[in-house]
Amino acid sequence: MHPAAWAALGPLLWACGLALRGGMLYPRESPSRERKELHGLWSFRADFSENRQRGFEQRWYRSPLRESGPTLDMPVPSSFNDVGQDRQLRSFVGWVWYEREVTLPQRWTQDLGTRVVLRIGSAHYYAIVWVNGVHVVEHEGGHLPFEADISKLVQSGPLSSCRITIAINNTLTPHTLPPGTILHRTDTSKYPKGYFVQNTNFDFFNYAGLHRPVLLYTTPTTYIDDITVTTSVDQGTGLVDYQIFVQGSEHFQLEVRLLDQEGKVVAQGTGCRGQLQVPNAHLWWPYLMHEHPAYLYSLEVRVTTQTAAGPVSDFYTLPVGIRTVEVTERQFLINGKPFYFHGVNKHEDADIRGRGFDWALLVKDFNLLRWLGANAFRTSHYPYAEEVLQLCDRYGIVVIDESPGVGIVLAQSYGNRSLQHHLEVMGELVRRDKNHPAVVMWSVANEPASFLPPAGYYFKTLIAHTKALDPSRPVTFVTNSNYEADLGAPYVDVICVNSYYSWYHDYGHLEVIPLQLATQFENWYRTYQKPIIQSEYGAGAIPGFHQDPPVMFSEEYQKALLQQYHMVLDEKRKNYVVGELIWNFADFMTDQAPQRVMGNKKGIFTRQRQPKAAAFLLRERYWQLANDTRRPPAAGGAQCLESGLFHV
Ligand code: BDP
Repeated sequence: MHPAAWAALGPLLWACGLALRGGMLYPRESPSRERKELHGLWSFRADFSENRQRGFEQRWYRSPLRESGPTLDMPVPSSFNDVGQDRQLRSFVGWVWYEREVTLPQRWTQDLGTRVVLRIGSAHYYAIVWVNGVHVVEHEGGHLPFEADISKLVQSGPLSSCRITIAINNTLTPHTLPPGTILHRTDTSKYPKGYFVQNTNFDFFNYAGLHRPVLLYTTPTTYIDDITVTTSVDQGTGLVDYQIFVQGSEHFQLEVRLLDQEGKVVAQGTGCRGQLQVPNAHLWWPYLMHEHPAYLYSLEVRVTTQTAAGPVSDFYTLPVGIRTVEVTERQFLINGKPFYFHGVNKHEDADIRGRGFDWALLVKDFNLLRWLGANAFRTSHYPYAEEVLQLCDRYGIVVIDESPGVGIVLAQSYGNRSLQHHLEVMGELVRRDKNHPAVVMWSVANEPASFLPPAGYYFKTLIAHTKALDPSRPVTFVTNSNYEADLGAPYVDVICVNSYYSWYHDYGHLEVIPLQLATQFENWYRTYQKPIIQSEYGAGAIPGFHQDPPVMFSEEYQKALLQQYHMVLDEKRKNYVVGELIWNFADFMTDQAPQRVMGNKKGIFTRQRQPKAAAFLLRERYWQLANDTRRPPAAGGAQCLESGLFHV
């Protein structure tokens, strides 16, 4: 890589070693834990200096940002790209600086028995954090949370406030996830001196900034650091295996209780690991598969230590869904019953806020998913906010949880350095999402160049590592029907394949889809004998464009293309096809390119979440599929399933 590209990255330190330190429990309030959200307006400055290093040279973290130059107001959470009127900021590559002064409750700064933690839900892509000018943590990767224990800093002086500075660099290199390259334009007859652009091999805008909640939370100094729960079922008895990690002391008592939705204790135990047994357990069922989907128990954990001032306890409550997942040669089973994925691929993407987390958008999206009769989605092409997965748990929307391994196409991105980082990201992803019943499968990558020779070793290692991290879930990666050799497919449990017949080739010739799609399925199944998910298919439609007979980009063409796919899917789902996920739930922003009209228009909803004609077609289909593939009523119950619970 050109040395100046490294200059754009600045003092980027590469994480090494695969052992993750500590847990990453979602910060929940409890009798022993408080939260302080830092959303709202932060001070902001992009470092437009030629080498992007001025902020480090002038140590902008040492004093309030306003003292080192002009600042902008920047909302958090949000991407910084689309909130302003500045074209250069929209496409900025390099370091941006965020800062926020926080007033802390007195107890947090004076009670030495309180631990104060700063948690950043997501900072895309590389982040360095200072508190009161002191470096506290760095993190690589834009889609997973990271934390710093800042107790000592905020408890060391008379101050009741602290200043948080976060420098974030959005540069992508062949070794980041997703990868990218910096292209230096050196022809001075065409470009100014030092001109460079970020190049990527994925089809979405590289939004950047503080995308998810930033918050402070407290725990006692002896605290519940991590919980791992796995579940199984033995003849109607739910088995909940738990393992709890405590930090801060070696002498403590640990009690756990499992409560049902009425608040009744159904099982209890003591000690760091054990098994809770729940006779006649309510299982966690996907949406539309059961009359009471998404049943959640609460695992209450309490750890108590003796201190000079008496006993001190830390409490944490984890939602627990009891369910099983298995894969056979032809089926995907949830609670021992065949499950058919009828759902969508999404993006975290919306007007103005870019990839920024937004509750209103989240609730709207879940209302649309339920209206559509979707029972699943894939977190294409990176891990989504934890709040999204919490709603999936509560509504029974099944998730294929994908890493940011998208656009891995350069040979350089298959070296050891990239692999080490990818292994580490899978570690962070599993650590964060392992307890969500909605998550039924890990996806390590989307459309990697899996035909390149090093891809075999890369995916073998990556998939084995992911299975070792979590033996309870199957693993996949998403391939493309155009790839003739797939060196990763032998290692996955489920084949996920994307295809764009009559869109990226055979333009307008919808009639070739049945043959080409059937051939795709037959070839993949013959080669691997594994269940297959049509993990992407779709067509672009510009809302309001109508043409009949259909032509590309009209709403009619999008509908007609889907119908051709559905005919084949209906045939093959009798056999080994276990799911279909439309590309895409909603229109989304991409880089500018002649084949993109203000972004990718393959959404069945617009970017503003209004339905195109295809949404109604898919709605009919999904509700019908729900009826066709639902669980047969259990003996002695579920009568309402028979009486047509599911209707559009
Ligand atoms: C697929 C990619 C997806 C793209 C889609 C498209 O997985 O990210 O957005 O193509 O071109 O191959 O619309």
